[in-house]
Amino acid sequence: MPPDTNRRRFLGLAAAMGVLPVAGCDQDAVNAEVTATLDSAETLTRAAQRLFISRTSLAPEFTEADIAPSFRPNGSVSPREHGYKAFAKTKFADWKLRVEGLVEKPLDLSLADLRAMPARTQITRHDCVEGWSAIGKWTGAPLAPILDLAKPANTAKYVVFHCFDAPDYDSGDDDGSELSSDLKPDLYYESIDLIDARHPQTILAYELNGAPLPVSNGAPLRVRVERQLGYKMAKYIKSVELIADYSKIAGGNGGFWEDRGYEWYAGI
Ligand SMILES: Nc1nc2c(c(=O)[nH]1)N[C@H]1C(S)=C(S)[C@@H](COP(=O)(O)O)O[C@H]1N2
Ligand SMILES: [Mo]
Repeated sequence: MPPDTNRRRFLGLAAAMGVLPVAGCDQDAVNAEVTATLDSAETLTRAAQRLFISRTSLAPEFTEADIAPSFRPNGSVSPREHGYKAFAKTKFADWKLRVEGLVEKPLDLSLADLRAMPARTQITRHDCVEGWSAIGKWTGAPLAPILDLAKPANTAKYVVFHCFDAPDYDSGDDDGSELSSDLKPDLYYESIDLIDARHPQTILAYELNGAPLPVSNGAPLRVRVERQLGYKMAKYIKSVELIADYSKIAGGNGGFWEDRGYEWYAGI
């Protein structure tokens, strides 16, 4: 690059921003430089906008007639860990969702608190990497207003869902039955970024097909992240943690299946 090119580019930008008089410069060269700079800025903006639009666009929603007669449960179907069974016995009356981490106001929300918040119902298709799909009707509390209540710090980049269960993934029909088994049984967890966390279809679901979420599908609360594959949709949520990076959680890849080789961003 000729030595004066950077200076010219700076002058061009500065002139475009109206902070420098252009008198004394080679007017045509400055104009060309300004045009080129603005063009490339626009190209960048457009690319960023396209990316943003595709990250925020809605997943298809279906009608009541499309709902599968029974929604196949997969992975863990009956957690035994951390007093889950005791919570289940009282229909989760004593369970509370903890919202913590990089937040100004940690929260403890009961099922009644969550049901009292604005609700969203959506009929969507769930796609599992194992090659099956099912359409179900989910009702729950959108995650965005819950985050607003907790007030995430500026440093928060991801939302982690910590679950009750340690999937018995080596047994028979569970996900990844042929994957390596030398990892110790970890608790299920998943993470999404704040764009997905604030997506309008990202809800903490407490109902499936108009009835309380069955234990096999993740009672009392499971997340729906409709633009991604099934393994992102953590069931049996114990807590939600706001974090800056996930490299220090479990295997460091942002999720139970990610630690076993799956993609962190499982877009459909
Ligand atoms: N806590 C927890 N969440 C989980 C799993 C699991 O084993 N434990 N399995 C995942 C996978 S691979 C899929 S396909 C869906 C299955 O949801 P379902 O049981 O409602 O069909 O939950 C996901 N979330
Ligand atoms: Mo799955």
